[in-house]
Amino acid sequence: MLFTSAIVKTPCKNMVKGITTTNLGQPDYKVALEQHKNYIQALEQCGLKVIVLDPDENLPDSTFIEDACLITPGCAIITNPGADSRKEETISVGKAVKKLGIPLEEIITPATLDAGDIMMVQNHYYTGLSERTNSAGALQLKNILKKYKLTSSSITLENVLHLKTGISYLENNNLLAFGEFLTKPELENFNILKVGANESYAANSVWINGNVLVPNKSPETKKMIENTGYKVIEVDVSEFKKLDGGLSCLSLRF
Ligand code: CIR
Repeated sequence: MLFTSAIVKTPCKNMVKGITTTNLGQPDYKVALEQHKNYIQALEQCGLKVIVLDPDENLPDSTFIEDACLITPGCAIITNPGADSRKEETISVGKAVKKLGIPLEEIITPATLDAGDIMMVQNHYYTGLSERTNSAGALQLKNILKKYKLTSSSITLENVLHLKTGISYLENNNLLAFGEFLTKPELENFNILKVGANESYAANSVWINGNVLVPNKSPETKKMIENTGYKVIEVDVSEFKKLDGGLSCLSLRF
């Protein structure tokens, strides 16, 4: 399947107060804005029309728009983010998606779900059970997907924030993976492209229409992806990495 569009949300100044478990220091807002612009350009280079939502100072993590919504071929599912400070991020995303005329569904409390925990493989959606996504969230998602003839299954996470922190589907059965995901029985039928521990951040790369967006400074991963037959576009998102955000978190692609 090919993507035609993306939605991104400009980072707000308060992003420096975003949730983090890293010890990489505070993001530099100006640099982050510049990196975000370059990220948009990379999406455009892949042929996507990019919708840019305004920043929201009340929601420090809202630039990580991927967590607030899952757009499938049949509907858009507004999530219920697991972190309290992120719950309201769904409002502006919901409005933007509604404007596009896509049928809306939603995940409702006590279910929680961050869409960074969802990985699409054709008509099947893998759900990471994490500190943000609970089993009620996985079940609500499964029932919604069923209505649109889509399926899902769960994978329990051990060490990473979101499922897609550790794996990325690159189409053609190729799965980029590191750490705990190298040995999960649920993933054994994929052709696993192993990301080394020193480049683990690059396990969150993004396939878009035959291109793969890869974080810069990941030479081994870049080479491996190129050797598998993809065109690699390197993107510098160092300021978002400081908040545990990867490349995929910065956009909704559909
Ligand atoms: C958070 O902890 O929620 C944000 N600072 C980072 C979210 C990254 N999103 C993602 O991996 N899908």
